[in-house]
This record gives sequence, structure tokens and C-alpha cells, in this order.
Amino acid sequence: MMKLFYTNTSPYSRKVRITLLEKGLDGEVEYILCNPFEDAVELKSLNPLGKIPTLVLDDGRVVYDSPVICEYLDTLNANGELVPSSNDARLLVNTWQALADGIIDASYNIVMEGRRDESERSQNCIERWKGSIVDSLKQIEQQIATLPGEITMAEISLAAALGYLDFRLSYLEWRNGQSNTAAWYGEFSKRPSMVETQPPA
Ligand SMILES: N[C@@H](CCC(=O)N[C@@H](CS)C(=O)NCC(=O)O)C(=O)O
Repeated sequence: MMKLFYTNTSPYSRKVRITLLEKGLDGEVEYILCNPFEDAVELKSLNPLGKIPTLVLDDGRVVYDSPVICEYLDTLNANGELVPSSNDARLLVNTWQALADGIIDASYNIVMEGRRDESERSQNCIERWKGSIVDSLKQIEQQIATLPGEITMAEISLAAALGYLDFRLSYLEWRNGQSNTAAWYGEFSKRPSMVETQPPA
């Protein structure tokens, strides 16, 4: 059985969990709750970066970075094609994924910066990260119609990013001026894979 090291608050882990559910692979994975900041000895021994999500395959191979894990999972069966095989479609999906993951990176950095002592905190960095989130959201609002439409890693990554904004940075009120994106997210959030992986209240 594959093993997934994760937490239920991690947006990158959520991407993988949504992927497993959408591919119907949920039953083939043992989920191992693992806070990378606490006593993560086993995780560190598997992934020197000490990050979640980390997936261990049946044969012991260790896979990490959520796009790499999801791309691998997509090859395991033919239930949907989350990373398209044709070049143009794959480029579009991967670029959407990079944009969504970039929003998660900036958001996660803001959260981590907020946990530092005030004397060590960089307001300058926080403003820069906020700026990249706001500008990315503006672009998404304009380009939402170019989403592949069916479910791919583009939609899964975007949903994980917007869900994380709701969870940790709700004060940004990302829906303001973003009615197309908000409508898209409202619909996508109804999928059982989204409901089941909702972060704790
Ligand atoms: N690019 C990685 C990012 C993974 C990541 O940063 N995960 C966070 C949790 S949400 C983590 O493990 N942080 C621990 C650390 O930075 O030491 C991915 O897409 O999987």
C-alpha cells in the first residue's frame, strides 16, 4: 500500500488528497498524519526536505512535491486525465497549476511570517507576497474561461489555493471584485473530493 504523509491543514497535501479521491485511488493509500514541524523523524528520513505531502510507493520509492505526486497518481489508471498528454493542453494545465501553487506559496509564506517574533517579521516581504496574490487573482478573474473545463490539475490546484485563502487569509476577502472566480469556486467546492478534504473549522 502507498503511504501519504500529510496534514489536514496543508493546501499542498489537499491537492494530493483531492487527486486521490478524483482518481478513485483513495483506498490504495495509507494516510499518515505528520506535522513537519514536530518530531518528523520518519518524514525526514524519507524526504530530506522534511516537507509534506510526501508519498511512499509500494516498492519504497519516495515521491515529493505535489505536482510530481499528482502527475504520478494520474498515470495509475484511466479515471480521467488530470495532466493531459497532448502538448498544448499539458502546458496550459501545468501553467495554471504553477500560478495556483504560487498563490499557495505566497499565502503560506505570509502565514509563516506571521508566526515569527514581531521583531523578526518583515512587513516588506508580507506586502510583496500579498501583491503577488492580488495580481494573480486579477489575472485568474480575466482568464477563468480558459480553464480546461473538465477536471484537471489546473482546477484542483486553483481550488486548493482559493480554499487556503478562505482558511488562513480570509481577511483578504479574495472574492471582492472576483465574481467569476467566486462563482467557479462555489460550484467546484460542491464536489465530494472538496467537501471531504475541507480543512478543520
Ligand atoms: N512545493 C511543495 C511545498 C510543500 C510544503 O511547503 N509543505 C509545507 C506544509 S503546507 C511543509 O511541509 N513545510 C515544512 C517546512 O517548510 O519545513 C509541494 O508542492 O508539495
